[in-house]
Amino acid sequence: MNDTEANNAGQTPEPEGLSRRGFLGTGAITGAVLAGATALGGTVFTRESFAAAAKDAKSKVHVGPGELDQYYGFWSGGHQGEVRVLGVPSMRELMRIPVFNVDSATGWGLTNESKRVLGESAKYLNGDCHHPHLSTTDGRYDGKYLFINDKANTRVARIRLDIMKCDKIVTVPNAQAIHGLRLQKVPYTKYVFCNAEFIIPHPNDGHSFDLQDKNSFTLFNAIDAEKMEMAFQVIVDGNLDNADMDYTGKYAAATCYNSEKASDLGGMMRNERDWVVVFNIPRIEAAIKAGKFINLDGVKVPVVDGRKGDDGKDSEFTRYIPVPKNPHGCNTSPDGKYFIANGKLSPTCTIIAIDKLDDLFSDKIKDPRGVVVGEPELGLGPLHTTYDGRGFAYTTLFIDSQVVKWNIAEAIRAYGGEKVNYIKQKLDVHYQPGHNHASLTETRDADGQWLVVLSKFSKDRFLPTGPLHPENDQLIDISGDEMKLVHDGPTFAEPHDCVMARRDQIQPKKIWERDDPYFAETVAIAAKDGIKLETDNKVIRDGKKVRVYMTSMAPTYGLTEFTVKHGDEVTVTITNIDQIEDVTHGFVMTNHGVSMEISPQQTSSITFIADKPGLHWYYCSWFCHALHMEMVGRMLVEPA
Ligand code: K7E
Ligand code: CUA
Ligand code: CA
Repeated sequence: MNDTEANNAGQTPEPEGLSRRGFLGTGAITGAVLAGATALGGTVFTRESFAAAAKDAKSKVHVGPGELDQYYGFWSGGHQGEVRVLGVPSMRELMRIPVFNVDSATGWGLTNESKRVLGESAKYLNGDCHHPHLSTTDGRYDGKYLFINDKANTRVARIRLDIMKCDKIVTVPNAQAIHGLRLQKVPYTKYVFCNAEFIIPHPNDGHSFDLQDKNSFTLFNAIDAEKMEMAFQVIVDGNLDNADMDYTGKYAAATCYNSEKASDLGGMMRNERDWVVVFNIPRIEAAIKAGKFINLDGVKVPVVDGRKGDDGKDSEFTRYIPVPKNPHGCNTSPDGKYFIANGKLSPTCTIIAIDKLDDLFSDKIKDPRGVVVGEPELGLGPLHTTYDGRGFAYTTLFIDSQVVKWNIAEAIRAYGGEKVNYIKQKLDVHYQPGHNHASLTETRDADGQWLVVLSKFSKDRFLPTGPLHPENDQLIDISGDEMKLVHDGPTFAEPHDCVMARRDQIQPKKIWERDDPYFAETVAIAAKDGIKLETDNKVIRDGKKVRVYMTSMAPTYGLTEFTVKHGDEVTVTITNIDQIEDVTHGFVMTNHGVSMEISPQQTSSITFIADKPGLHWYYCSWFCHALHMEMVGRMLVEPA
């Protein structure tokens, strides 16, 4: 009997005295979460004792005036909807990239350029992003794109890293709630893989509400990363949570916590084991190429069925590997050897050997548990695992409020029956950690320098800000043998995950190129009006539509006055002809809900109704010049 089987049998193994508790029941998790970390035994630390212990941390994270951070960090903004760019190790916020939210400063969600990106989904003003991931070539960051999910409105967005703007958004059809998202690593990011979390009836037209029905399921999705169009979908058993991809380009894996297809909490915790589902990408591609696919609910996306047959036989596309219990995170080790699934309701992680998957798919290995090579017991509530590239794994323990550092090779030997203490250190974090992320951990370049732990609760760590508390993203130095906490980073709701890249791996532009596709459609519209955007300042009337073209150069607009009629639909297109880095202008039409950014050499446009006769001032909102206050103009609206 191994540890997990012992656990499942209700016995609590205590290897090396490190195990705190055994298997976790329903009551235990609910109670433990409510009670918080410090009530769970062990030493009770105070905020003050941590402050004293970390007093020499300052020198590690201090990035002095004029110095630059070593790493770019990209943080998801959670249900706030944006992506945030941080410098690591200073943890200073460098920039925000609006994506699924509406942003007053840049005009995201207001400008025509952003509305084109948002497309149909512009009607949604909210989003919930969890998983930011950077594109790779041969398993290394290539600095091209960042992709991120929207759980709230079932979308995936792409950010161009050269301009740090979102340039594409796809709504995944036939699905509800895109959660786990990972990218193909090798040979390059051809696909964005993303999990639709919730099981729904198909078609979801009210004909049935029965989740146990054969036509109730969810989908694993592949998006063409370059075109940002759906590539294919795979029907699965159970639901889908998190995902990752291997370093051969062949296998993707995803966790499922609701193998029960239940609709309620008790039901979702019924099975002692759920599973990791592994997808054979070449087989799926081959089937689609051969025309062996269906279309679902009238949508023109190829769909293959990855469910087990009624006879219990596996499909050619998938294998279901049982793992305990309601697993959450799914993380590939940077040496490409393992998928590690995090047990959540089990104190274990399950190590799946990727090099055994060929044999599993060829049915040489018959029992899918035959690809499991380790199942270390780590502590309560393992959610996510990250890696330092030196053979150690770092797993967040939500309920224990700890990060545990453990040795993968030793955990595998322990599973084989050897007496070996694979746990190296447990570090208290504050409090209840979700994701953690080590620098470059999702690439071959995992460098084991920094670990960010995204804690869901901050409680007493910061000056109080009312009942709503910030989250606490803690920075931990993992360059030595011991993890050392060096920084507390308050964040607004709620970064689920982050990624870090070396600063030389990201090469953003400092001013726009005039032929950037981001505003190409606006340029094309101007060309039809015979306008040369860099020089012309003109008003074009087209029935009730009025297009106003102007330049901006600190501290003036090309037009300081234009006249329209009451009720006209007005489009203002501004081209910032400043060539100087950092001289961004804005355009705000007072009392019209109109605001946008125009950075050097950028063209931006915004459309609104001139719904009030009279004189209306517009002004520059970005402080650009000593005479910035004077950078104004007037829209004169004549009665119709
Ligand atoms: Cu919050 Cu990756 Cu959406 Cu875990 S997920 S914590
Ligand atoms: Cu232009 Cu302020
Ligand atoms: Ca379950």
